[in-house]
Amino acid sequence: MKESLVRHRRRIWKGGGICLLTVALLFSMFSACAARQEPDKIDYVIGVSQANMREPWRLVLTREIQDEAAKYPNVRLVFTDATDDSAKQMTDIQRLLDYGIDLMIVSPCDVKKITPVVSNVYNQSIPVIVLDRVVEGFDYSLFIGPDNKTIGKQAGEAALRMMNGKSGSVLELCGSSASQASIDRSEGFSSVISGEGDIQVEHVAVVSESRDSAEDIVKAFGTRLRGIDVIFAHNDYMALGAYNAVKQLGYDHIRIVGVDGFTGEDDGVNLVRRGMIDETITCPTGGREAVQYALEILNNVSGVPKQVILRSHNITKENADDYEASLNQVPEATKRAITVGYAQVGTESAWRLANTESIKKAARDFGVSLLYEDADQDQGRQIEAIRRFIKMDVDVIVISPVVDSGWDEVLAEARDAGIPVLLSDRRVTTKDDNMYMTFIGADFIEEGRRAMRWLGGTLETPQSSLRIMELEGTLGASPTEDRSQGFREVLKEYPGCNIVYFGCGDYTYEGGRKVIEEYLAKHEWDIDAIFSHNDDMALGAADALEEHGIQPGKDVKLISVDGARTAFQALVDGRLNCVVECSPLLGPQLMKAITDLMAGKELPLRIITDEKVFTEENAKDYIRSRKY
Ligand code: GZL
Repeated sequence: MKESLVRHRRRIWKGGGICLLTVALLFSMFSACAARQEPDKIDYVIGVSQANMREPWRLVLTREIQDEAAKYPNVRLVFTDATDDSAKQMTDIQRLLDYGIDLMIVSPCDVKKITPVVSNVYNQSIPVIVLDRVVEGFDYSLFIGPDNKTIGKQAGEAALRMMNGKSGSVLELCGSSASQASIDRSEGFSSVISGEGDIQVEHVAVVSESRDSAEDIVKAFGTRLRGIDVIFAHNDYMALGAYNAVKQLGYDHIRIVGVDGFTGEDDGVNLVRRGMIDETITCPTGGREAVQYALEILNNVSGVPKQVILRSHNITKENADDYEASLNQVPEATKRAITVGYAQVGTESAWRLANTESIKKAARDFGVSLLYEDADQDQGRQIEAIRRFIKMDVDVIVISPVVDSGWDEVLAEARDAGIPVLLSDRRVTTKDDNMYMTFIGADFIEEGRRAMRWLGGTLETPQSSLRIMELEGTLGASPTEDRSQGFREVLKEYPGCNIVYFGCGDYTYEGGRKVIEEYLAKHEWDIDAIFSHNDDMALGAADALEEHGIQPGKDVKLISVDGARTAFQALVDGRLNCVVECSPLLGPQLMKAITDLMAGKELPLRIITDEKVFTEENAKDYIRSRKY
């Protein structure tokens, strides 16, 4: 194996260091005040595979990575530039591996082409942080990127305001049709626009996504621009091009919305400040966060999430100065103890008990004063607890919402009281995404997909028939809805498989038993597989089946979600066949988010936890290390 550049480099540094040290020692022998000169000791070499170094957005990304890494003398960066060529990016990545890098940061050209390459690196136990465009599957350490659909929605809301929400005409300057970011921005934009009045949107692709191409394309519209009210450009460079065009043609009535919101001379924030465009939506690069998380990964810090979805802001003339000032604000850890009101779901499952313990322990570890209330799975009691926290004027409120809807009023009360709200574990649906600061939890849809992917993998052929029972969690809860959705998404790939019965077990052991008892009261047992939304219902079902002489895990396949120790034991005993992990250990990430928030740092839109799939085959390898 070619000697790794890093080891070689360390040798150079060390060799260099020895020479330096010798010189320093010699020098000090002849001079009482020689300064000892230790060479920079390199602990980590981080390879950065950039899709290109041409686009301004990527230059900002590169600079952010360099500026953040410069804070750590023991870290070295090695950049490669794929010049938008996937084949070159693959060879770039191999070269970085040959250097012997400790971690790779990659911003993909073409996600489909690069996925297997990233997976190969990850499976060589080299941590991989993916930026901007997520690869398929989950063979990477961490994804950091924006939510481009949300960016599109924010641009749609801006456009509506500019047309006073009534009829109008929009020219949308899209990026390349192959760009997922552009597809998502357009989808988000139209999801807001299409629901309002009579607004026509004309899309045009600017393949190069550049200022000059945008200018030429807009100019070519000529007098048709007379009927255009708003131009939505998928980046600020195209927005500037559109401005140049409408300025030259004299169509000053046209309002312009861009995306990216950087602060350079001709970047979005200054274009807005100078009135050249009317609004821009920030699209953070994640470069700074990538280096921060890279060091956490390399230093084996626990609780690194699987995905960090960054927040975007609408920048207008009114808030441009404050926004730019906030970027330079140095977060200052608060001196006083932080008081947090935590509205927990209840005590319905092993997962919940582990979740509560994780949060209480993390609060102690972070020195946070925790006011904790559980609501016995009742939304009304959760809302009462939140109102008590508001009255007590706590610093932060955290909610694990028992169900997905019905929160707008109390969230507005918390906002009016100036108390930030974070969502832990489960999500909510609200009219305004800005009613809470961040969501920390799992990707429940992916958990449902993983359950059906495992079940599908056990079939003789994709056409094999299977009668499936679904044990649902609390109706209206986001994990229930999303796990069902994900399971059914993959189920479509198996035409012989059908969910023939489903019942709500409310995430409890007794609930799982009850569904089985009710089924057996009316049917002979004819189910081939059970998909349970959590372990407690699965174990309740397993016990009920055994009381009727049916062997769970043998006579019927049993798949569950969560991964509590009791479920692992059932895997080892062959009573369960597959467990899709859903980690309850959210405490450290939650407390870190709270202390970051109180120090003035901006929180990501979502922080998604890292999870695996366990089976009878690998349960023995993990059961001893399970923490819940
Ligand atoms: C998932 C969590 C669910 C668990 C259940 O994040 O909300 O609620 O899967 C728990 O065990 O009751």
